[in-house]
Amino acid sequence: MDLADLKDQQKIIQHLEGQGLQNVIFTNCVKDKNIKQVIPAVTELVRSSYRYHRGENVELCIMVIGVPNVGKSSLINSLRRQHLRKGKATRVGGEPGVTRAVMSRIQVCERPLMFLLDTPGVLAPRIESVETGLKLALCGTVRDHLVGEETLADYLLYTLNRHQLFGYVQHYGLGGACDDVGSVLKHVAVRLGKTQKVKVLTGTGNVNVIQPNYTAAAHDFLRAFRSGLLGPVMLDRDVLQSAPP
Ligand SMILES: Nc1nc2c(ncn2[C@@H]2O[C@H](COP(=O)(O)OP(=O)(O)OP(=O)(O)O)[C@@H](O)[C@H]2O)c(=O)[nH]1
Ligand SMILES: [Mg+2]
Repeated sequence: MDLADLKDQQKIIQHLEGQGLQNVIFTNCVKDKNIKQVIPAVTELVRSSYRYHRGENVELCIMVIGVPNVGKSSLINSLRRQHLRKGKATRVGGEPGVTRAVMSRIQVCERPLMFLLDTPGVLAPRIESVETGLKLALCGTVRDHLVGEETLADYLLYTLNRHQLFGYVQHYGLGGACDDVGSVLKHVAVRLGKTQKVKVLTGTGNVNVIQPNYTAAAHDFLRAFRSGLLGPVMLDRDVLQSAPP
């Protein structure tokens, strides 16, 4: 909830409900916000479902699933901090594929006695469109080099401009909004001192020239976006707008 632009929170909930997803809770697993709502809601769902009414079973064991890098392990750690005052039980990281296998169950609450199973993130084998793929990549669900950091930076700049989110202009001290990713990355590289010496072969001899390191600039641009430094963004705003009222 801290990285997403939640101006249209109600629309997001409606859209998810339309897809059969209910009981949505917006959380921040880094700052432990809204985390305490999770266990009561889950417990109530299990208790009210007659499928799980097996008298002898008093403990709950639930699997946490989702796309890579979405914060599954962070949620488990946050629940343990909040309910048991216990430290990290499962490794987190800013890249996809941090959790590699279904590990042993992790206790997150005493009353009710609840255990969670952390799982590796999985993506659908087929992504419906290139744009959906780019959005997922922007959220770090696949390794950046598979798409290319500059390609991702280009899509990020396009999205920010389309949504009129100009936090990047201020963050990098640009003169104004710009839709040319080359110019933006050049400015970022120069500002951050990310330049490199490149040998240019000319007819009269080799010359060393200093060039902006576009990849390093793209890397910083993506990192800034993912840590919220460019402001909250709702990548799926177009999906909400095209949805029927
Ligand atoms: N800002 C913010 N960052 C978060 C939040 N939850 C998780 N993160 C960050 O997102 C990154 C991924 O978190 P993980 O918990 O490792 O994600 P995961 O879903 O377990 O990832 P895999 O095991 O690779 O599938 C880490 O850098 C976390 O610090 C959140 O609520 N807010
Ligand atoms: Mg994980």
